[in-house]
Amino acid sequence: MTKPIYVINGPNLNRLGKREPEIYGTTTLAEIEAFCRDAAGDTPVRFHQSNSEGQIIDWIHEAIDEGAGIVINPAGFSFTSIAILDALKMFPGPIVELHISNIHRREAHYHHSYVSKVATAVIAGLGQRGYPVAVRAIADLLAASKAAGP
Ligand code: DHK
Repeated sequence: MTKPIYVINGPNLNRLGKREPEIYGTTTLAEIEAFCRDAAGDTPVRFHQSNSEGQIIDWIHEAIDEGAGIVINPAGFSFTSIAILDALKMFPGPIVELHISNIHRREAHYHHSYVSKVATAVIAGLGQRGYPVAVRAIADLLAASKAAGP
């Protein structure tokens, strides 16, 4: 059974489409989910969003046991949550941290992400297009490590 790629979204991303369209665009989270499933091809995707830190940690724990890779947009928790960082530290597979906006071009409180300390890679500023790019990158990394063997 092919292990799934987890796509985990943090607080306020359920409002995409209406939320600050000048920063986050007008694409909804449901549309982004469809883009991720297309990009993953035959690899299953578990796509989640929560405004609760504990729920996000619970999905990371589930991914530790059942997942192959993680794409995570921790949103505002990126800059506050050591608990999410600690959870991700236990994940053995590739992790791509994703931000729709280029956080480094924004206010200073968006410049330091705890998650970046454990991420394999970080994507920021590609808009909603960053999601399928991140999913394909995880799929490629998994294929490469499979080809390389144990
Ligand atoms: C989303 C958020 O909600 C903000 O807290 C982050 C991130 C940026 C994004 O660009 O996807 O700063």
